[in-house]
Amino acid sequence: MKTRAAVAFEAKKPLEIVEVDLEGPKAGEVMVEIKATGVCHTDAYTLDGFDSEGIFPSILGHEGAGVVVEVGPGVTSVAVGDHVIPLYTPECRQCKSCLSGKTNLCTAIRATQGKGLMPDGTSRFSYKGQPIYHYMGCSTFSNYTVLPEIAVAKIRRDAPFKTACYCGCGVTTGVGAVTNTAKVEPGANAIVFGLGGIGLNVIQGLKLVGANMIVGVDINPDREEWGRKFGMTHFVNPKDVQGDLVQHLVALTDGGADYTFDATGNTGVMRTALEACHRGWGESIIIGVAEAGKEISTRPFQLVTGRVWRGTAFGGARGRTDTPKIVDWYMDGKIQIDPMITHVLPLEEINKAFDLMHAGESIRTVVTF
Ligand code: NAD
Ligand code: AHE
Ligand code: ZN
Repeated sequence: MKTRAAVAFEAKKPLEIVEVDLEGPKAGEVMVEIKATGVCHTDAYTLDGFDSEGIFPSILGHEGAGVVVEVGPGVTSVAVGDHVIPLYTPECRQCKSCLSGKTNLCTAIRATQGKGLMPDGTSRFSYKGQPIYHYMGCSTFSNYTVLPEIAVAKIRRDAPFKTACYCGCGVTTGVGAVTNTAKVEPGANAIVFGLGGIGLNVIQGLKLVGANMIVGVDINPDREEWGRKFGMTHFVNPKDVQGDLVQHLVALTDGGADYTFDATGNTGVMRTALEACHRGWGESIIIGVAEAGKEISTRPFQLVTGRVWRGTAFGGARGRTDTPKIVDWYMDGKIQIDPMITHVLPLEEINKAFDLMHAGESIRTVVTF
């Protein structure tokens, strides 16, 4: 069949809206009609050529929601008509990682996913007879896409697609970094670096678990008002700090934070976040995705003296099990999504979403079909 999609033909070039060919689902796969998709900074990072796994031409997008319209042979866990969220972190419930109970990083299809292919080693998308690659196993910048059934989370039908799609990455990542990865306890002091589509969700996660100080750090002064809306208690703009930022943050948090979170992807900020942790126990969680070739560094003494560096992918959430619960939290009013969706655009205007993000004008743009 044909489907409308925004194709990334080359790095650093605007996406082009074209009709691509899409093959139907094979065994164990489903076709999903995407109703809405968020644009995450990771999409921009891949389009800008910073992703070591970036492949072109491809159909980006990994924060979608839609409806199952066709199932391949052997599919049992979802049916036509089900509302689903595509998962870049699938959950097969059979691989060593899933069975370990120690990680959400299912390994069943990770190798082919990283090569832009379906588990059988081929692509379902093509244009003028040439294959177009999948992205993060999702390719939600297409009106229709095909996914393995282990890579879709079935969600309740009364959740609006326009807001539920954000649970496919940003909301789950930010809130989950607090609840699953750091397991922040009530009364803890925390610092969040980067108050964008992910960082604000870290802030609302911290508020949810009853953190005490919630310090937000951003170089964009407009983000102070945003942070305060979701529970931030203190704001620091590094540009306004005289002297050393680490010392400033350590003083503000009475010896350092119990938990810090990087939601910028900047390796210099990651170092600051680690060093702003409390001596003896502070934990720093890396959420941000750094450009290919970048490395983190600090004095080993920082770790010797008890600070801990951790990372999180998709907020430690087990795709099929936890994503529907995050949607429930939203529908039950425990977390907010609507105010963070600052812009809604039709697919034809998707390139504006990237411009708004780079200009610091949007929190999340959602594209509807
Ligand atoms: P965003 O563009 O919406 O927000 C980034 C924020 O960081 C902006 O407010 C910006 O002003 C701020 N910032 C930039 N440089 C800074 C600096 N030096 N100091 C302080 N603040 C700074 O991006 P997003 O969608 O929120 O994504 C944030 C990061 O998280 C990206 O690197 C993205 O790739 C990554 N990410 C990771 C996961 C994961 O599973 N680990 C999931 C989603 C996104
Ligand atoms: N492909 C990059 C790494 C990108 C990355 O770390 N992605 C995160 C999700 S970002 C969502 O917005 C992730 O889930 N990582 C775990 C995984 O298995 O990809 C690179 O450096 O090669
Ligand atoms: Zn994302």
